[in-house]
Amino acid sequence: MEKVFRGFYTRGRCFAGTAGCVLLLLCTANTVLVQADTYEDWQRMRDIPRSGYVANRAGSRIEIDGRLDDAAWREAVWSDRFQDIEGTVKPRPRFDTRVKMLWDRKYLYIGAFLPDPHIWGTLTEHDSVIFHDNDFEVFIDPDADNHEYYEFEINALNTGWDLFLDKPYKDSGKADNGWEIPGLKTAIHIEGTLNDPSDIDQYWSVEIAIPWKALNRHAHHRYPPSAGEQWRINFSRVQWQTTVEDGKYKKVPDVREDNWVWSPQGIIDMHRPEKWGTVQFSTQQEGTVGLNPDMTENARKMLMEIYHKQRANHRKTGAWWTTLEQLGIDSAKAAGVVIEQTEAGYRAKISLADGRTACVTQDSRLRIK
Ligand SMILES: [Ca+2]
Ligand SMILES: [Ca+2]
Ligand SMILES: [Ca+2]
Ligand SMILES: [Ca+2]
Repeated sequence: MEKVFRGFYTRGRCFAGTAGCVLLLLCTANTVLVQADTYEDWQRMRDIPRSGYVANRAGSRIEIDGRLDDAAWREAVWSDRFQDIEGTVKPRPRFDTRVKMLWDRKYLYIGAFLPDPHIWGTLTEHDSVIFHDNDFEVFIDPDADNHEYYEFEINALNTGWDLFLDKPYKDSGKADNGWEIPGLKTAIHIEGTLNDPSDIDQYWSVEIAIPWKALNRHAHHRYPPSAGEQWRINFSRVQWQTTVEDGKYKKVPDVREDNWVWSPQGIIDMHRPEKWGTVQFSTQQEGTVGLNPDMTENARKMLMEIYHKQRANHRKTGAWWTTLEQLGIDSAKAAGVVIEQTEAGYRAKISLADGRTACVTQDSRLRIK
């Protein structure tokens, strides 16, 4: 039951409860998820720019000890500071968070810096629902098709939760907690004291090495990525508000968690891979190669517009539309769009200038062929 239940977690919406509430919560979660995925949600997401980062090749060995003081890290640039998951419509996060990324033949390296005056953690069991503690999270969709992506969460106790999603929860995706990252290396460094509220802490830093081999299958080619290759990645920091009672941290009741992210999603849901940032892999060891513009970006945006309009209509009428007129999309702005009915629903396609075709289906899978 526990396993099924976890499948209904969605970032930012925590349906945690006691075992006795599980059945009720399953219904609630389903309902909430369906209601949460509206065209209005998409309007909030659509025009928020996605973040970008060029990950250089590590110039020297990185020791995974939680400290980001290795020579290789010193040469890597910091990402932009994290924003609220909903973007600039919400206040700037209380604490600044940044990441760095590097890679070599065997690993993707991630270093995160999380200032926090009160560092705490409770979960020690692998594959626990880590965002019940303050945490740092990584989401990776190597081929940017919105499906088949990886998630990893870690708390200040260095307890990890690795899972695989076949597709987003809103498209009836199921989390596979059985997915593991063989050879994963993680460490936390705490500048301060853990679970001791009597002082003011400085920060915790997270150092992660993910073997390419573990990401290989859904990258759909052999590792490591080639120079200039771009993946969809996002990072999230969950931060709960706490008080101190009897010398222990306690979450402030009825206050939901903050979600601070690298690439803002526009809504409180990390499971919208179309809004994750772009990470471009460079074979340079120093300096910054520019981020190449994604020539598929406009086509992707149009296809997701169609997907969300189709979804809203399908929810209302049970039917899929087949023309731009029905969708209320100006054909002058959607030149070259073709919508075909399929057994499962529909397929919307756009021909790209380079001869490839971008295509989305009713389950939000978006592929470039
Ligand atoms: Ca280190
Ligand atoms: Ca994928
Ligand atoms: Ca796992
Ligand atoms: Ca402390």
